Amino acid sequence: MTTPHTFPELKNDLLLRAARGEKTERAPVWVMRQAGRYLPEFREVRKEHEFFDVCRTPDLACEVTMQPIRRYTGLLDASIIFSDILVVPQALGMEVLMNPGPSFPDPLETPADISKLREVVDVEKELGYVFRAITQTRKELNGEVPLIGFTGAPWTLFSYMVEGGGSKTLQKSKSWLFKYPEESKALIQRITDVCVDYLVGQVKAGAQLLQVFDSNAGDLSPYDFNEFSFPSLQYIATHVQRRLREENLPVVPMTLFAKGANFALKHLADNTTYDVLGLDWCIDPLEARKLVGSKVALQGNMDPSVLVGGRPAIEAAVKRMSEGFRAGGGGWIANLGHGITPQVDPEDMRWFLECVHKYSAL
Ligand code: 1CP
Repeated sequence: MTTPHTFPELKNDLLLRAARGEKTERAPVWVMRQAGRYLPEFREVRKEHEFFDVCRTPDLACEVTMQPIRRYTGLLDASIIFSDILVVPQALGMEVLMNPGPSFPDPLETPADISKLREVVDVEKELGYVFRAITQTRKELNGEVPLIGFTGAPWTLFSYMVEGGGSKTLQKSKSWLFKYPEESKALIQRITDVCVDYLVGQVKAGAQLLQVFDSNAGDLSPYDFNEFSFPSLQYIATHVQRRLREENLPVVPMTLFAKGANFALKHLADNTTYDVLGLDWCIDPLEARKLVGSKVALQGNMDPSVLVGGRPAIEAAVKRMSEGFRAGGGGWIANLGHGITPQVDPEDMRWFLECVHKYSAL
């Protein structure tokens, strides 16, 4: 396997073994948004630097990626590179601000606006800063835990590009799907092509597992999910894996987190080549395992709000979650069912990690 870099040897491979479907001695654990606003040391960095400046400066992206790893030494089993899913729309030529949520000054209003996007995206040129941050962070990690790379899924990115930011109803992006289905599909395919290059570039730079975040999957009906999101998700996995093989790069495990799309779990397990499916908290772990069979590992899925519910509730929820995933068998990566929120006390996060170590042990 050839990567242009050499890195310190990995000392903790629990995440990678569980992702490959192995039943591990205890569940590896990490938390979506583990580098974020609940950490005072993160807020300190953000006082001095704009959000996207942190993403674009490898020293800063590396620093904030390392913050939870340092604070929770020996408790976290993975790091995730600090960035945002919205760097892909930026690479396509759109302006994105963060104040404090994401906003696009010039969203795509009609298909005519597609012409404002970059025709050909050179990911090395537009997103090389992410690749450099990954390489630097792999060195800084010194093999303690693996480094996860990620992208937003095409449907989720499409919805931000059309809505111009977060949205509760996704009215504008859905009106695109229903009024202009062919143009929508063509745009989703353009985003998909960038995602493939971007993920391959992250592996070349040193990412050891890749996660695709389809955070808005659950806003689509099962029919529309199959029509507008599923094909791009399937395409990303097969094409990234093919390119990694062709380019003699490590064929790293891939995780899909299609939030709210539990209706699609069986279809995703049967018809895509993701190694891991991420679960939100709206499905019982054993139920999920019954749906997907033994082909994939599962990741999740405690309700993030339990982290603001006090330690007895956290302990009870982790115990219940562990019993459910263990009863189902197969690979399991412990996580929340969505990102950690800014209100969480970092010591309660520590308690969550300690409880996973205790209750997931075989
Ligand atoms: O000011 C700040 O610091 C803003 C908070 C913040 C952070 C810490 C945002 C704004 N993004 C991030 C980092 C981030 N975003 C990571 C870093 C790695 C880690 O997990 O530690 C990751 C993986 C993301 C991914 C992301 N960004 C998603 C997918 C996951 C999810 O939560 O569903 C989405 C939808 C976004 C968009 C986004 N960026 C930021 C916010 C607040 C949002 C979502 C809310 C909205 O739409 O308004």
